[in-house]
Amino acid sequence: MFQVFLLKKIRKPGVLLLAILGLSVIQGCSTPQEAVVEDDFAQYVDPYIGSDYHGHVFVGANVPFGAVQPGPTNYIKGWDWCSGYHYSDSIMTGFSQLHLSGTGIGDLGDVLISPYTGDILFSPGTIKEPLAGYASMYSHDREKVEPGYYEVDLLDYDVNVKLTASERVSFHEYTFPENNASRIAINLELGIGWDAPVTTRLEQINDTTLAGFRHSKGWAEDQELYYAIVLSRPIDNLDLHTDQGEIEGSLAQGRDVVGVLTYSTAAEEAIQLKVGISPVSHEAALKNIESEIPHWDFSQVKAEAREKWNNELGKIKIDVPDVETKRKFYTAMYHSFIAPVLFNDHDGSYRGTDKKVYQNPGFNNYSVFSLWDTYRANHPLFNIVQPEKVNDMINSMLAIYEQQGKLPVWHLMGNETNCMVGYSAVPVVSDAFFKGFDGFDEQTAFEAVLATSNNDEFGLDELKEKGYIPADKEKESVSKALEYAISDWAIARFAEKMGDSENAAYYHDRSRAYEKYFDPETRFMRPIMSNGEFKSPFNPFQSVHEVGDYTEGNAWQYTWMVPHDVQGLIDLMGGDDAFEAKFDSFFVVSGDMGAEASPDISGLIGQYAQGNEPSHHAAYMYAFAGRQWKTAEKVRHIMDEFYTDQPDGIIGNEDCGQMSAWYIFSSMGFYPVNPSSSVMVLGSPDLDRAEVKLPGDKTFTMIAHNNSKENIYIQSATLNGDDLERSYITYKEIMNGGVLELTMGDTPNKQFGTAPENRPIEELP
Ligand SMILES: [Ca+2]
Ligand SMILES: [Ca+2]
Repeated sequence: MFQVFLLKKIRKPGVLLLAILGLSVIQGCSTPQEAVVEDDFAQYVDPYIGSDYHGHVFVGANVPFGAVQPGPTNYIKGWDWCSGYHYSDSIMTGFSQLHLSGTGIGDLGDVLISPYTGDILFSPGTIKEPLAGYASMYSHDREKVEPGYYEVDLLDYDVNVKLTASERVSFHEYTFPENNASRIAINLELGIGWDAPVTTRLEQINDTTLAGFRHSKGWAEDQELYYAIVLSRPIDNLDLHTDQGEIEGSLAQGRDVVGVLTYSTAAEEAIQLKVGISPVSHEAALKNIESEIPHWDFSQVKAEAREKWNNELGKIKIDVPDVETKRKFYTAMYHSFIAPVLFNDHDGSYRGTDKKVYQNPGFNNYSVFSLWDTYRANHPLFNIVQPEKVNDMINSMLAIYEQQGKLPVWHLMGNETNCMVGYSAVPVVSDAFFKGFDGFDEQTAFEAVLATSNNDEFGLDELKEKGYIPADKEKESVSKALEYAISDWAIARFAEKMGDSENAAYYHDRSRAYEKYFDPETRFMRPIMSNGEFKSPFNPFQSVHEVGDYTEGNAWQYTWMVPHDVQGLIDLMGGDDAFEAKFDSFFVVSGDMGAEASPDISGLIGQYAQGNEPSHHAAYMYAFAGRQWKTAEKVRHIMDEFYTDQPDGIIGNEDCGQMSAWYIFSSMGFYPVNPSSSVMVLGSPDLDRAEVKLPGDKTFTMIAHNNSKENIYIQSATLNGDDLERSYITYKEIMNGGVLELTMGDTPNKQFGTAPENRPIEELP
């Protein structure tokens, strides 16, 4: 075991391959299922990537899109602990069952379980006195994390912890030293970030079963989590504590219940526990355990979790000579498939946004929809490599619409947080419809996008009345209007397909609202006041977090926020050359964003910010002006500079998979600039070959000939053997299967994709 830890520590790419080979030999000896084989893509995943800096990724053991994310939890010392864990830390309070991955706000961290030895303690300690309770020091040298598995030694107690999971059940194994005071604390008080307990309950059902609930407020205003815990060995003793003090008996209910289990353990004795969760009841949580893990074979669950990950990771097989790029790619795939998460019981039942329990509705209900982020590339990626889950995700969004009157904005465990701006479920639902997914009711979907875009909130009433949102009436008015316009483009096309020409015309008009914001003098998207004049004074660099005119950005960044009508923006700018000149400046200008600028704006190239979503489509816009080769330069630079295989290798919040989805598309050489159109704009692939597994046993293969760090420019392209003159491919061309071949070189072919007919156009499948 210790050798494994040592090998894991080696991080120089040159010796990494040896490390991985060494790792595989050790694992192969103990558990044959884990021998490194050709199809073991999980070997390239390093869940530490993005756990340092502002990546905020989850570190722990889960299965793809699983409801539980058991993992280590630190004291929450600020923004960088939104997932509960940061690479820089060295003290953990225990192992909670739910974690967010990559968000900019912290919540969850429910049911914190902590093994320790010694006196009975009901608290891990505090930030000021971090080791005053049962919290423990740990070290990355004696910690191991891989898809579906987490292991650590708690240095203060000589306790080894192993975690794995099924969809709705966390599986913990604690190996204690010989001790007559081995403890397991179950803490229902503590959570992450904005979380705070409201009412919690812990009851001993029998000598191996505990159950209860944790109701909390926070980012999710009213979160109801039910749980059951089954232990491999009868409890010797249970001590209960609440804010009222110590509680006699086997049941405690209060704001912050803590239970401490006591065991007398022999040397190296392992005590296992399975934690089932449910949004419905603790009885359902117990049933989830019985359905998903009806045995105590930890290594079997661990092997199954790895297999589940390999099945998802293997949907794209890649070829590239360096291991670093393989690690970047498969870790990006891993991060893109954490959320949304299942939010139902094994039998399909779930609790809706209206708090009612819905018996199995015939689809898998999901939660954790970070849509302002994920509509851009993560959902378009799902439409290619997660087609069997798309209908369930759309049905989950439509159920939310029926329960709360609008599609989700940022949905968290049955709660609408209304986080960020826009109604970005609209392009996701519309796109699924355009792309032929038919496992949901299209009339309901159409009704949902119309209703969502008609709610008189967040500036929409003003938009409907004036055609723009006055900056003196609504904060973040420019971002809101631009995001609405993107979504309204999708509604216009949806209406066309539904034969509703009146709505098609109305939403087409609304999709052009961006034109009003364009100030021809400064040539920026600029806030407009109620009197119709542009807001003054105006500083295109200034960003004011949360209350300014631009959401986590400034005028330089938002001026390009027209992915649905790039040609329209080019026309406003005065044509290709004028657009190019201004766009070139975007990547070189520097200026003071001010003291109140959002910390989300990171990964800067000039004012382009790869660390945050508003820039994500932008580098591909050169292709619309016939300068595809400049897109190639920018995307290769971004992939090299802002994505690495180190813990700080993600340049901003991962945001539930969006940062990684950008890399997955870009590394294959194309990107969905307008997420609800069919067009995938060509960039410059980081990979030499990518084989995308598609429904119907089809494969889409991208081959980059003569590709290298210098040969970043597309010289020529073919699709299925025919010359491809255009700088884009379509969703349909991908899903039909086939071969895209790009021949690369070290000098730009300035003719590639330059003729007007070869540039990206807006096109539906
Ligand atoms: Ca909570
Ligand atoms: Ca972000």
